[in-house]
Amino acid sequence: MKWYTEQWSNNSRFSIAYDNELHSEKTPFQQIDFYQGKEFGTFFTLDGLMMVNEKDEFIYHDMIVHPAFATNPNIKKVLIIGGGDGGTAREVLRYPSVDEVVMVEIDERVFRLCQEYLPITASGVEEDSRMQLLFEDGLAYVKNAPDSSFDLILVDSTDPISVGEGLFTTAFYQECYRVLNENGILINQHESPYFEEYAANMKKAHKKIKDIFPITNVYQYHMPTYPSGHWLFGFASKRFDPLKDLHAEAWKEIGLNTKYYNTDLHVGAFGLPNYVKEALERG
Ligand code: AAT
Repeated sequence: MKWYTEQWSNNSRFSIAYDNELHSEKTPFQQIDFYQGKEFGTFFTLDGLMMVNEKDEFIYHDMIVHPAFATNPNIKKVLIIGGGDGGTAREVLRYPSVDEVVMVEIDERVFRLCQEYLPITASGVEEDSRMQLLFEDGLAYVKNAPDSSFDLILVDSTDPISVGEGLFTTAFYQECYRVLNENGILINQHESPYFEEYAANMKKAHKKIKDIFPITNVYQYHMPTYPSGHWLFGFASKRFDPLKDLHAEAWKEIGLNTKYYNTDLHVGAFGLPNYVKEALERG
């Protein structure tokens, strides 16, 4: 049996069995590897870190997308930064109210390889007429985007190493604020509270966002294949509070069938463990 192993912290590792490696490629941006796995189905890694697999991708993609739409059911223009596997776009495109989605992924090869090996996330995305796909750096894109042009920005990024680093900077969050309209919501990949290396990134990101947006929250979800399994998204907004402005009935009326997200879970996800709250407050 062959094992894919990932270092989760200095003293812990995670392993899953696979049948064969489907593809391996070094792009100008990162090392990409696709595997045919046993427990989690097909999965791919970037620079040796798990990104997406067939078994738990629904958890991540439900949770990056649906809480914002249940808070503001009138979202029309969406910007996705990263998200090259297509799963985030797939969920956004399920909303009939959405009329424009711009997805800015730095590495076209991620998207093309997902079209080939991970149709569960990538298929149908490029064909949707509301979709504009751009292959460039997300930081450069927001710098040049006009003021108040989006209702929602979803930052579906890698960890703040190599190409993903710019998406965890104050400059990037400031541009996101400018590019969002007065109803604007920013959701960002917010790392994990459990292992110190990830917790340090979580604290830094939160501190920067808190200095820019009037409403800032963090919510949690359970991701079996990301380090420790306990992961977070940030919810920052100019106007909407994810709990006080939750439109549970309006969201249910849209009639989406979701495997992980529901509006009870929405409320619960914002209730954080004490050690996480303290880490975020202390910074
Ligand atoms: N949908 C969950 C998958 C991801 S992949 C994140 C994507 O962000 C990758 O395709 C990567 O190429 C892209 N990316 C990284 N930096 C940039 C950038 N500067 N501009 C645009 N796209 C970028 C997220 C996995 C989260 C893993 C957490 N451990």
